[in-house]
Amino acid sequence: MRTFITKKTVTSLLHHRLFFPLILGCHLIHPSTGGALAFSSLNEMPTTTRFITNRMCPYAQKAWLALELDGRDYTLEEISLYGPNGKPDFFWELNPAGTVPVMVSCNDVVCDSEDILDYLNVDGEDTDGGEGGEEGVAYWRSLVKNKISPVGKRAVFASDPTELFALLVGNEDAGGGVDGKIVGPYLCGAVPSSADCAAFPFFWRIESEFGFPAECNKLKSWLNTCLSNPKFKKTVQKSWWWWW
Ligand SMILES: N[C@@H](CCC(=O)N[C@@H](CS)C(=O)NCC(=O)O)C(=O)O
Repeated sequence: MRTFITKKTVTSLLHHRLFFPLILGCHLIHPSTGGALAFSSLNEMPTTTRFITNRMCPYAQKAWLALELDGRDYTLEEISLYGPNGKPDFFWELNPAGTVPVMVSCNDVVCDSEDILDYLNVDGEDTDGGEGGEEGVAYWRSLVKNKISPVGKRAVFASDPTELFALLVGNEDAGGGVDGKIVGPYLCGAVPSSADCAAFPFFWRIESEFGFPAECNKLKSWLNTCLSNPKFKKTVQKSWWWWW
């Protein structure tokens, strides 16, 4: 039997993770990281994570980055979304909504990029305090979903990044200040987190289209940090889609 994992399920499971390791089908969740336990007995388990994707999709890129950071073995299966033959039957069975990314881990089918980020839970304890840590991760993930995504879309449709650039520069009181929120070298500190996974596909596309405003030194330096990390670099494609 397959278990469909929703954001609510993952949140409530992680809520209890401090008290005991959870057994989900054949999948043990690490008590502190949420990732697979590193016991030698578990290393002998078959590696069953499947990642069904299309490399041009920014949401799939988010999830791909999290899989790379997680470090588990996985198989990547690329499907055509809009070709003449449509999507394969196995894909419709996994995700009736018909969207990528989809991750299958043992009996768990996770069908949304945000849910995959929550499921993999790549945020370690190394994210710094201040703007980093859990609060920082939540800030960036919400910012990308609720602000960068719609404002960026408007900028591309209007061929005018004025509103978008105002969000990136200046200070928060003036409705901007995104650049100033970066802890560095990654968004929330010394190591990459799910914030970087969520933000990279979007900011990379914005930079490719418009460049960053001259004042955004932190954003520029963060993007270069990501691009010099092979796990991020391998997800960058010559041809790509926007997020709508
Ligand atoms: N909320 C979903 C959105 C995923 C999404 O829109 N993916 C697009 C490709 S970028 C897709 O699969 N489109 C196929 C379709 O809608 O038929 C997520 O975050 O995973």
